[in-house]
Amino acid sequence: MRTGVAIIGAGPAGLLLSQLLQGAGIACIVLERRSRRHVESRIRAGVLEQVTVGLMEQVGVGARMRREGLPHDGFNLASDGRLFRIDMAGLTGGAQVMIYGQTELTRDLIDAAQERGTAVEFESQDVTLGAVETERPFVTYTRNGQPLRVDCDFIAGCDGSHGICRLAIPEGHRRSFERVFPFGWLGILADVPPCAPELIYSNHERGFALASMRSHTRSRYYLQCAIDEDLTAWSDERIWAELALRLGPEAESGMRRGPSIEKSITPLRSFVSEPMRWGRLFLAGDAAHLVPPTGAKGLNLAASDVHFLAQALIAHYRDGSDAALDGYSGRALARVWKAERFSWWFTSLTHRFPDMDPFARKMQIAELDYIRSSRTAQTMLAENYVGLPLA
Ligand code: FAS
Ligand code: PHB
Repeated sequence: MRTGVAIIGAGPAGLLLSQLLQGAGIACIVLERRSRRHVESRIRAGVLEQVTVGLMEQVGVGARMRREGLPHDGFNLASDGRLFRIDMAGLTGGAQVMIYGQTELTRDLIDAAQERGTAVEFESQDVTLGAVETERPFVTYTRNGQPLRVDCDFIAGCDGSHGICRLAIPEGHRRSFERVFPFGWLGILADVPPCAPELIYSNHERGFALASMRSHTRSRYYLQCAIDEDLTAWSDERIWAELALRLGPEAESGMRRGPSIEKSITPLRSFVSEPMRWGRLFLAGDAAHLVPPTGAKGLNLAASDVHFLAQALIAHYRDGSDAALDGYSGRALARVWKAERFSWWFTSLTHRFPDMDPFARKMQIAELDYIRSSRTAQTMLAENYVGLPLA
């Protein structure tokens, strides 16, 4: 088979790219290792920047998001149980974020792809890239035991942090930058109303906690935990009791408890691999970079990467210009590093580090007090949280 762009991975990056290209009349195929059911069942992101909301609408897949998503104008910070609100919209000239689950976004994109006849091949195994340094790259894979091959002009590596595409860039030509945080997040999902109308990020002596949501009847909570925490040691009762302690009395007064429908532990890691292009292979999303989820940037960076990549591919096919393709890696990384900085900073501000000395703790308290009292500091936080403009 021959196509224009072979996209590896049907996460948000791969699916959104497929619809941006399809909309521009560029042929593509998406090869996904897992089943549709598995991809649609993953519980991940929950906060969409305006950039991501705009891209979903640009590809004509925004209707359910608009109907069921929750636009938020602000969020709360808590320091040892004392809450203060960050008025995002007021500080940024009206910018909001949209509370809409990655699970829902992924389902909407897969439904659209199916309706529009985009080839999304689930359960594609043994994906291997070939001749990426030439003008005639190809991909081989197996489906139902059958060996298959796609010849293409370009390969988009959207296969996440455990994928194969990043490793196709020769080691000597790849640079990695990493920070592994000495803790993880224990997350639960429960069909109970959220404890507050907006998100709460809490820095507490017992550790960080986050109160988030998926809808007015489904809540998502996270607790800072040890990197090797034993999930079986955390009953629902223990989790609710710990959340009540760390989120503080105001949040607790609104907290409705119930059985968890999902419970998992996520490590916190900052990671960037440069460059994001090698020959005819272009990386996007978690395939090239990871952020700790504190800043809610992972999915949104995947979206901005594919925005830049789609623009560059369209310029190649429409105008015969490769300038944007040649500038893709630099342009995407410029936005990635700003989000890496913000996610690292916000994680450092809101979490308790095992080796934290009294001076470091005093610095945290002083920074939280500065943010509470300074409109300038709140504006910096708000403009990064809603998402920096696409430069
Ligand atoms: P993905 O990992 O989503 O998708 C990659 C796809 O490639 C997968 O479907 C995989 O099966 C497939 N694949 C892998 N190897 C393959 C191969 N060899 N062949 C074929 N297919 C292959 N981000 C936010 O912005 N906001 C949040 O609130 C947020 N919360 C998060 C909470 C948690 C618990 C976690 C884990 C992440 C969170 N993130 C958040 C980050 C997350 O959303 C990722 O950034 C996002 O899924 C990245 O999307 P993709 O780059 O498409 O990668
Ligand atoms: C979530 O709802 O899953 C979520 C929200 C905000 C974050 C991280 C995760 O910063």
